[in-house]
Amino acid sequence: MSRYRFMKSLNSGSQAASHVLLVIAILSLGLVGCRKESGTAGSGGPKKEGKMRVGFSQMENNGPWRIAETKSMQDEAAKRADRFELVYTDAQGQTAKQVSDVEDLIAQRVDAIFLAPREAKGFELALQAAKEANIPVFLIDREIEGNAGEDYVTFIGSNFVEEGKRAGKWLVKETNGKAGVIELLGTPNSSVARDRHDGFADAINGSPDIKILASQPANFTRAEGQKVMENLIQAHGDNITAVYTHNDEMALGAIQALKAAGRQPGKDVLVLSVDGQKSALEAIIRGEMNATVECNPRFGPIAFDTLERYTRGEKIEPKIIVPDKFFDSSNAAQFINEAY
Ligand code: GYE
Repeated sequence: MSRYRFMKSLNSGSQAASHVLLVIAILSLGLVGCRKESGTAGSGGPKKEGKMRVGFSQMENNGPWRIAETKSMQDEAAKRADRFELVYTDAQGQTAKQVSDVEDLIAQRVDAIFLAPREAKGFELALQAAKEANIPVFLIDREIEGNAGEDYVTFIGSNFVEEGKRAGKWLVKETNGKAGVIELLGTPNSSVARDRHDGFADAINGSPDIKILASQPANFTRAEGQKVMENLIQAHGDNITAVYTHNDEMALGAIQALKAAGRQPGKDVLVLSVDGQKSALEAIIRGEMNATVECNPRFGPIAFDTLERYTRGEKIEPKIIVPDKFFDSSNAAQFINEAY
């Protein structure tokens, strides 16, 4: 329509009214468009209805600790559903699958990734790809090789060396520095197994009569804990006076093996572990287990708070350490109801 004809038509009754309506409609469409665009640009990256899509790469979802961790992440995402959408992957206990899960999340162009890495090595190329795609990666629960602030944003989790030390100190005190110990290790090449071993070894270092009879991996599972312990009972018999396991599931497996061999776990063989799951606190109350250092799996609130701080442009510390309790017969009953 020529300018002349448009001006002319404005002068003609109902036709003029319909043009005014058209102009208003066009203007308001423009405004809606602008608002949408600034909402997208403001929080960076592709968004669905202005939400951040956040990947959570879990290494596996077996055992109470990991199930509690996954639930905590999912519950927290649900609480913040107006701002976040969680994309969950489960690597089913295979590091190679976890690496490709992370690569898939990058290919989907999520806005950030929470990574609970199974092993300390193997994620180098995936992290490089995330960096190139401008996707920040937050490590939760286990560490990997690399540097915070460069290869990933931060590590959120427990101080595992300290957990091992607390277990070792307890044993030194409880046995007056004399014991024959079986150590059941977590997954080989995981930061947590390395650190829980080192911390424990450090704490018993000044006690030459505390002897580690064997340190063997049982991969954080109850079934392997039982099997490995059965073999070690065959090999070391009554020299065993204490068992230190890197998690509660392995401790519960070891308790089964000890009972089957006619030993009395919690009494003639001290059982000491890490995590603090409900069934471990129950074993402490029954007198079959002596102590467990807490390792809190409920990362949801702190993980999302940290991500929100990051998106606001705040500087994030290289490590965010969550505090842990210590459970033994003095407080197991008190905490049983809040355990997972
Ligand atoms: O102690 C164990 C789990 O990585 C801290 O992994 C975590 C450990 C936890 O399988 O039970």
